[in-house]
Amino acid sequence: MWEKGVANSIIMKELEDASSQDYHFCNGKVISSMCTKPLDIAQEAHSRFIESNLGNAGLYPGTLDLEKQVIEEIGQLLNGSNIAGGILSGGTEANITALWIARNITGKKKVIFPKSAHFSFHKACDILAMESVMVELNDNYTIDIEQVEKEIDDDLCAIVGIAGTTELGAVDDIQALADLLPEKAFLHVDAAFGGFVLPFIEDAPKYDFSIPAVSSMTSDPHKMGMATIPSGALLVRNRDWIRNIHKEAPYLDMIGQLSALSGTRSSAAVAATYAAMRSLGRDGYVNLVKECMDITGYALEKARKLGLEPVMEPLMNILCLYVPEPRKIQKELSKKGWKVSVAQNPESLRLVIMPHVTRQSIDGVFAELEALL
Ligand code: 0PR
Repeated sequence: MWEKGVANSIIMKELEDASSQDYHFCNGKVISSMCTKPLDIAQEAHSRFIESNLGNAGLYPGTLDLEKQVIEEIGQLLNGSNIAGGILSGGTEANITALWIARNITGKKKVIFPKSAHFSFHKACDILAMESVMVELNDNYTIDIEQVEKEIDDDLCAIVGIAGTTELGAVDDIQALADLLPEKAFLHVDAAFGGFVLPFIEDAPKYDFSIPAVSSMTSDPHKMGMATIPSGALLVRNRDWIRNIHKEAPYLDMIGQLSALSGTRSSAAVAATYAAMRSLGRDGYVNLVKECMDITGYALEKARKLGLEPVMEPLMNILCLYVPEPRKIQKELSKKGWKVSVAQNPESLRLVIMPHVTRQSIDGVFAELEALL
């Protein structure tokens, strides 16, 4: 431990040095992240609520009310009514908590999910001692429904569908999963990324609480919701289900805090989520998503001019391109300051076109890319 404290100016200088080594969204060169620069009002809201802790909600009735409103709004956005839930640390915690609830209610341990599922489901099965069954994908990179059907038996706890896969932005056929679902099993939809994109896209496939069998969903305001980190929403169809993971903490100011993996929870992120959603409203998100999709289309056009084909026509603001030796290209682009990622299934160069990625970013990265082909 440092023996003596130092002046704020020294601390700030050290922090500046650290931050200057990081990549920042403002120059538009990070095209690999599913996060973006939060709205200014969200950042302001975040700092205003910095000391409040929703892990002891009895002290913070005002923040708790903000959280209720935010969950109500996200629930409605996902076509649910009277949806319960809370703002957790992100998609990982929301997915783990959803399976925890499903396991405790069903008393069963088998979870079926697609090969495209985020690695948080492997964490969940590991922690919860559940059996993971990974199902292959169809030609359109969505879960193979026939395979799912073959895997269903009496041990089934839950099926997971993904609305916006991490690598490709593909959307599983949630209705088909719902049609197969045995009566007592759970259907969890991971819309960590898609939850703030698909509702604003015309003709998006049906994936949400409008399907009665959908039990729970994950949707992350800290991705396309324009809120600050850490904000991941868990949404649960039936309020009573959450009681199944409840642990008593009678010494706290309010018994009946939200049952989740976290004890301490960031109220700052709740306030920021409220601010982002209130500031943008549906119209704001529609415009934001339209701009991201237009720029995704612009990038696809540029790719085709270079003779590059996409893995699939982008449904969302993620574009994966077949290129020779994607890892090598990624490395070369990185040397020039451009951060793109590499998808594994299938191996391809992956661009995530978040709100900080402009047409100029696309022009810049494709100019470099052209020189490398
Ligand atoms: N579900 C899906 C579909 C996701 O894409 C992700 C994260 C999660 C769940 C887990 O969410 P949390 O990371 O909030 O727990 N997807 C990105 C990923 O793991 C997250 C990310 C964000 C990665 C920014 C990099 C980055 O710079 O790839």
